[in-house]
Amino acid sequence: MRFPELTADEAAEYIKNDFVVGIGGFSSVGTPKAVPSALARKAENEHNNGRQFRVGIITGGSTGDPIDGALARAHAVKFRTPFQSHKDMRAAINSQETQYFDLNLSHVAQDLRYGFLGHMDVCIIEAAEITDNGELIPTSSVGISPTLVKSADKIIIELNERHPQSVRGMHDIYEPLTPPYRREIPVYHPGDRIGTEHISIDPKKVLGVVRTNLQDNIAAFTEPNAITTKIGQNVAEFLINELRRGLIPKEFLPLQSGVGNIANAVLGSLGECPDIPPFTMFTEVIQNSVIPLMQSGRISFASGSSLTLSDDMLDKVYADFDFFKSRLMLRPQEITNHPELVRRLGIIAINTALEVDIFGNVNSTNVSGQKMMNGIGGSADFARNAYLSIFTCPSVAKGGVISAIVPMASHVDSNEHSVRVIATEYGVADLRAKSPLQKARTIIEKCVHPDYKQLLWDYLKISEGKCHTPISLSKAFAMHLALAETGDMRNAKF
Ligand code: 0RQ
Repeated sequence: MRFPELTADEAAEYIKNDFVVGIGGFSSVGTPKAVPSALARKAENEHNNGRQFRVGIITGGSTGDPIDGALARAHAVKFRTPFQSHKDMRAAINSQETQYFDLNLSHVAQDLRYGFLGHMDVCIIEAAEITDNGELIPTSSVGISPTLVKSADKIIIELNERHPQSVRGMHDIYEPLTPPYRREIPVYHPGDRIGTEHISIDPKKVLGVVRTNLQDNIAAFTEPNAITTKIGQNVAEFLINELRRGLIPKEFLPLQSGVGNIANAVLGSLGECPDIPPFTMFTEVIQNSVIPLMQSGRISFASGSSLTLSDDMLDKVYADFDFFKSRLMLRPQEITNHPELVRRLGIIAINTALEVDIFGNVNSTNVSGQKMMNGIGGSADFARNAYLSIFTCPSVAKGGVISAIVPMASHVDSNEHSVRVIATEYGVADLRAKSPLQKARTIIEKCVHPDYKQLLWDYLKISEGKCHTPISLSKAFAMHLALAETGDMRNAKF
């Protein structure tokens, strides 16, 4: 190999206070792990010696404990963008120790190319292979890595032997041109290949290669519970009915599904349903539930930006890689989430809300409008452009003291113009072709927990018949206030 071999600590030595660091990979997999951990140790050492040490971190999406966890605990992150989902990073953000700005995931790479995110000093990328002429084969994700290696002054590569070199060929790397030269993206089917198998890097930028053998340590997902299973069944029944009514074509349409247990349960229910033909996925994150459905023939192809699988599930995929390689494709997140493709392919998008208001506005990010949870992720990229945009959530949170359905969302990520369907364990509200009042009545009737139904009917009565969107300016946040003041939204009075 022509590149110098470094230890993780030697590589971290290159990174200085105030650097902006790009981290490759996506959704906590295929991310570098050894160098970020060494960087956290370096930061602690610098702090112990009375020196300032903080860096800006730009990633594709969420990362695991060696990045967001270790760096947050080392108080080493000056700013952070975009999606993160680690409790320690969340705490640093909500205490304002770390300045966080949220971005739609389809925007991150182009914001870098446009120069909106400023200068990037170095990026760290995990690779399954690196050739002397600069062909880098990513591992189990792509994210914004193709753009990071172009934007950053220098590149550090973690060569991870846990991934076989046969992953070459699973990726499809394509970067759109910048306006005014941008052309159409020629994907007409989820499996269309439009780019290269590798990421091209400038060998002169490579500082060195760190060899590792580290797993991503994605936790095995918990089994669906009664509520997530019911939500999954409700969504599946709704889609089957749409198919029967001819509102979804008989071939079915590619699915996007968000991360987490509800997404797993929805896929499980769709997979079990014989009325739905084998389907494809054009999604951001390919998670555990996809793999058995692929083995049983229910999912025929999946395009995504990451294989966000537990370590044992990834082992299963690699053990039968001839089968899976022809059915999986990993792309940059700006392609998986691209509005043009989401609209063209007619994606059915299923994402999760923290709270929804009775008019269909969705909050996916800010608890009580104030505390950042994870970030918007790709949810709005898909929701805004989908054939059918569905948001799911359990009807209540925290043992029932919070209703997920409220008079007015305390923060809005996907607004009523993008959101077509809401599903909870109680039922499905179809919001298409409905006025705000009709939407409110449908959501309260179909989706709200019994403990909150009368409360929301009472709220609706305040302005019903008086205006187009029947909100009460003085009472819109009464349930949030009751939660803040008494610990229970049920104490609100209308
Ligand atoms: O907290 O675990 O402490 O009890 O929020 O809620 O119901 O377990 O759902 O894990 O799927 O997360 C929207 C955050 C949902 C996620 C969000 C509490 C609840 C629990 C988690 P506890 P659940 P999930 C494309 C899709 C944005 C990005 C996206 C997300 C915790 O899905 O980040 O869609 N989405 N990406 O108790 C206070 C409320 C609450 C609440 C739930 N109203 N108020 N707390 N909780 N509702 C893929 C990617 O972008 C990668």
